[in-house]
Amino acid sequence: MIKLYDLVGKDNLSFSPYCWRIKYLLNYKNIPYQIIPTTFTARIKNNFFGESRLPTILDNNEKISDSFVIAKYIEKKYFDHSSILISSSNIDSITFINNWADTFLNKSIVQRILNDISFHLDEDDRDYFITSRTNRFGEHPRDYQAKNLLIINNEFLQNCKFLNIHLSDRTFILGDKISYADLILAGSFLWGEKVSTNTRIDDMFEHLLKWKEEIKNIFEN
Ligand SMILES: N[C@@H](CCC(=O)N[C@@H](CS)C(=O)NCC(=O)O)C(=O)O
Repeated sequence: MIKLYDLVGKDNLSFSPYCWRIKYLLNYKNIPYQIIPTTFTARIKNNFFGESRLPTILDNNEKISDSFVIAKYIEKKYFDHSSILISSSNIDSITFINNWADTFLNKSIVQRILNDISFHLDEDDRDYFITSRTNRFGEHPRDYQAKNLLIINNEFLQNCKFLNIHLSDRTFILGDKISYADLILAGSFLWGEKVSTNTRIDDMFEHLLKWKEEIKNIFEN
């Protein structure tokens, strides 16, 4: 069975956007898997990971990391006509969405939740997180988040606006069929929701909210 190393915080809270993309994908395809909850510091201490981040999967001794690489591997290895999420006809669009989400959407989310993440981590992980993110963002997560929350027309709002326009005449990101592009974005929004209230989608973005409801129904039924 596939082993999925999933980033967790306190009380096994699973919040990583990249790990959620893979859990959504495996669930959609009804592929059984075992979750191995992994904290930030457990990943660093375990030589198995090396440079690999989370999610990492182990499938018959094959170790694979990076969510998009994992998604393409699973689509190919566990191909099933009834649950295609990545195909030769949509791979370029999905690659574009993956790059857009990682560059713009996730940045606009992290601006609003960076410090909130730290409250969901055990002590060791919190120390590691605060230090590593202070280095990465050039200031303490508390200051970084507080500064960004003051911006009225912030990047998160602009990204919601963009997605709302895009979804005004289609059900899913790439048209009338669900694809891995939807799982990428759903993973990002879930990341925010798991740790904070600062990435709630405003009621004015009705098409985006309708899309989110559609995704929720697919995965909760
Ligand atoms: N491009 C990678 C990004 C993976 C990534 O950055 N994962 C984070 C967790 S959300 C991680 O493992 N961070 C480890 C750390 O910060 O030490 C993907 O799509 O999987």
